[in-house]
Amino acid sequence: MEAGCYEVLAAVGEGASGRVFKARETGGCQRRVALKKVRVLEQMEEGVPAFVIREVGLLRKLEAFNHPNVVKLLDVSVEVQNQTSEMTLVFEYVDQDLCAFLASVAETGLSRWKIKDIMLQLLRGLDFLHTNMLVHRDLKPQNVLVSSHGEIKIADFGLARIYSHHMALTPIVVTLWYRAPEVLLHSGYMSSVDMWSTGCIFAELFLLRPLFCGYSDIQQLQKIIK
Ligand code: 0RS
Repeated sequence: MEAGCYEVLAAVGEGASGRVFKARETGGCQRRVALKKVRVLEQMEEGVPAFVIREVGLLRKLEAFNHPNVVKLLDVSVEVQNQTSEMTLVFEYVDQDLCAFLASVAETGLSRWKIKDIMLQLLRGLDFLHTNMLVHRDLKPQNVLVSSHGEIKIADFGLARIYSHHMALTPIVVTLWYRAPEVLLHSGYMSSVDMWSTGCIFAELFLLRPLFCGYSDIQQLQKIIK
C-alpha cells in the first residue's frame, strides 16, 4: 500500500525492534493501526536483504491462520532511499499493553479466574508461534497487549534476525527481567526461553510487580539463582 494512507497520531514506543506509532487509516473506515518502522541496511546494492524478505514472508504466512492471540499484520511496505530501506509493518491497534493493564489493577489484585484467562490466552498465542517454528525471545508485559474486550495479543515477534542487526546499532536499554538463564548465558534460543518469560509474567500477575529485576546480565542471573 502506498505511503500517505495513514495519519500518524502518536509515537508509542522506540525500541530495539524499531519505532512504533499509533496511526489512523485515512481512507474509508478510519480504523486505528500500529505502524512499525524498521530500518534495514542494504547489503551491497541488491535491494532489501533476502533474510528480511524471508522473515516478512513467514509473518504473512502466519497471518493466514488469523490467530486471536497474536497481533494481526495488515500490511507491509518498503521505502528505499540511498543506502538504507525503511520497512513499515502495519498492525491492528490494541488499546493497552499488559504493563498499563497491571498498573490499573486494584491493590486487592487479580482474581484467580482472570489470571487463568490471561495465561490461557497467552499460552495459546505462544503455542501457535512455537508450532510455526517461531521463538519470540523477548516476551515481556510491554509486548503482551490487552484489547478493550480482554483479549490477549502477543506483539513484536518474528523479526528476530532483523532486530539483532538493528540492535547492534541502537544503544537502547532492554529489560532483562523476563530473560531465561540460557539467554543471559548466550547458550540457547529454543522455545523454552519463551516459557521462562511466560513463567515470570505468571508470577507478576499475582505479585503485581516483576519477579526478578536485575539491571545487568550478572545481577539478573544472581537473582534467579537466589
Ligand atoms: C510501557 C506502559 C507503554 O497495537 C499499544 C500497541 C502499544 C499496538 C501494537 C500492535 C502491533 C506492536 C504494537 C509492536 C510492534 C514492537 C513492539 C514493542 C512493544 C510493544 C508493541 C510492539 N508501556 C508502552 C507503549 N504503549 C503505551 C504504554 C502502548 C500502548 C498501546 N498498542 N502498541 N503501545 N505491534 N513492534
